[in-house]
Amino acid sequence: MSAFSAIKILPTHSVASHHHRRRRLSSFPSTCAADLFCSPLAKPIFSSFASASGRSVRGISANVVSDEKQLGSASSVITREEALDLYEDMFLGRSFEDMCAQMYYRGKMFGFVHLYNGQEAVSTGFIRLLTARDSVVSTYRDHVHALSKGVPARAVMAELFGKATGCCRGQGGSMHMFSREHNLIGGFAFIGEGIPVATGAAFSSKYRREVLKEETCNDVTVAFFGDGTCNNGQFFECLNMAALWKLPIVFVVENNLWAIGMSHLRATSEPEIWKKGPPFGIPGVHVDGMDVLKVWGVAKEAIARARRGEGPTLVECETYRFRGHSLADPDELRKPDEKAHYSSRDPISALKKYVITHNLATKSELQTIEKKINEVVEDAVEFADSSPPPPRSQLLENVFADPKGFGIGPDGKYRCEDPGFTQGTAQV
Ligand SMILES: Cc1ncc(C[n+]2csc(CCOP(=O)(O)OP(=O)(O)O)c2C)c(N)n1
Ligand SMILES: [Mg+2]
Repeated sequence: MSAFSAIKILPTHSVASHHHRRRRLSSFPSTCAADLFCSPLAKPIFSSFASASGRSVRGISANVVSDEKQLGSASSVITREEALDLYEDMFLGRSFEDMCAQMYYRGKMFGFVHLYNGQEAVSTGFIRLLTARDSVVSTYRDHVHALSKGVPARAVMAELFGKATGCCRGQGGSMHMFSREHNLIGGFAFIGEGIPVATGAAFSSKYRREVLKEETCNDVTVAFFGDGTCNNGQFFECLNMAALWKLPIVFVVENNLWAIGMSHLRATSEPEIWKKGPPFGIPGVHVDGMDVLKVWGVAKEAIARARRGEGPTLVECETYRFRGHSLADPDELRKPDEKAHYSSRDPISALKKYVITHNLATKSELQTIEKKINEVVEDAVEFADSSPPPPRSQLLENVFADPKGFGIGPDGKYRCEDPGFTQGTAQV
């Protein structure tokens, strides 16, 4: 076990007692998936980069809970099939996003496009453990969450191209991926907007089970959001409600240290986000978000806990985005040494190394997966490009605003009542 355990767990209500702070949450530590990619570089980064903002992080080493003796060897915690599924899913996320960048710069996509490169271990580590019935709520950085949840690459790419074959029939675009079939509840452009929606989804699952007596309903919701979102009031309101009603939800913070160009350490009075769970009676867990097996280990227990009816968990994944905030961001604010530190911890390369050194698969087997995935992504682009645009008649569908707001035409009637309005031939 490396000296740098990146998993810290703060027991519920432990803020009240220093003694309790040091006690492990019995249900978590042994499931945290071993000393998987621990190297000196696996050290939690706050300490490394605190100086960048001129601030230090209080108590970074406090409440570190790990039990090295109980951590099994990695091969005992993951099978070949599971490891290959994680690899394939992470590789799909990366390959898809790299293709998005190319297509965006070729003018195939419109509006803001936020890529997920570098953060794949978080999406994959959580979502691959979910059932089709479980729900995922994402942010504007949502393509990879959609893919991990099983939305076909074709439907995600076509949505990005604004085509009728997209998962929202071309009406959502990059920031609003949605699929009822896959229980992907969005894609939200406003930060924090998805957290109450996720809390509502978790409430509905509990209501169906306990009030409507649907005994087979034990669905879990996983809500993803960023560090910059945790200073938003909706986050705290939902922690309260989720704890109060013991909702089957996991709050997953993707702490990539930045909110556009604002450093997390500069913006946040208590930067260790995982510590914000216990004051609400929610276990808080911190995990190395560049290590998919660690994320997967923590996710397993947090999801199982929700499914058992024991309530929410707050998980902070320490991660990093390898590109700018969006494809419109030249990414000049973040320091080169910080970027180099994280690119050396690429979660996909780390899993590849792990799989090979633990004889779970050969290099050529992994290359076969990579080739297959690259073909899936190429096919998605061809499909999106050759798909038709949405018909004009779709223009006013799913629009909450009163179409009468479009005004009165020269004939004195509402423009939206002119049959030409949705055919593009009205005089507007
Ligand atoms: C309610 C609201 N306020 C402000 C914004 C503008 N905004 C877009 S992204 C962003 C930063 C969010 O950072 P974080 O939550 O860390 O997510 P990340 O982009 O790092 O994944 C902000 C403030 C917004 N989208 N919504
Ligand atoms: Mg962030």
